[in-house]
Amino acid sequence: MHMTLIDPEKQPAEDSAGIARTACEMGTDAIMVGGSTGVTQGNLDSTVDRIKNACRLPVIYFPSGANAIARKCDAIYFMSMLNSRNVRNITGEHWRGAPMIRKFGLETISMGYVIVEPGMKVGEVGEADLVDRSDIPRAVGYALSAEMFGMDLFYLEAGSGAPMPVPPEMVRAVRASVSIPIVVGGGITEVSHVSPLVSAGADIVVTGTLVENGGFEARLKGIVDAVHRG
Ligand code: 1GP
Repeated sequence: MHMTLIDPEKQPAEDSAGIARTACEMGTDAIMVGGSTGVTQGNLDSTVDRIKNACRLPVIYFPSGANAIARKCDAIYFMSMLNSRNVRNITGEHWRGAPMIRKFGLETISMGYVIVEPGMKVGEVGEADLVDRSDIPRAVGYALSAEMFGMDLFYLEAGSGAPMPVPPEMVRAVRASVSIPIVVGGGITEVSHVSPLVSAGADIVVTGTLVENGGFEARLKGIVDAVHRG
């Protein structure tokens, strides 16, 4: 699957809706909404509202904390940054947010989230103890931990805007070790990035930065088609 990440802080809600509509036309499978900084209940709610009116794809909230919960999304990633140095990102925002999530009746998708170098903004604000690009055993250990914790998904994140995606050989080793679906994101901007990641075993490919400037249609279509070809 291909998912398009839309950051509510990066553009007005109406523009986010336009991006979602176009991404839907280009064949993306779901919309993720979230960002590392600047997400407020206000910009989140208006963005999700507009996106839901603009396209029929599932919209999943990709949270950065309990300060804002997108109650109108179809689901929320209940995600733990397994390699954060700050317990707030592992379980702290969670005990704060869980009662609200339950009250809203939101579907949760549990996810182990691991930041691989360079990590970019999310690595910084998440106080991640970054996984070296060459430290495959550590990535595998986190993936096994996620599976043993009973998590639904495992996400290898290079950071939004990373100069290159996570190494395909890391994805391959994780694939060989766990059976839960693997999500990869961060730095995927070219069709040529996709096939090595998908053939290594990535189940879900996320792109975000790509759609932040106009004129992304052809490139996004190329990436979505490459994901679907496998
Ligand atoms: C960030 O993995 C996503 O969480 C998307 O990264 O913005 O680099 O596509 P990009």
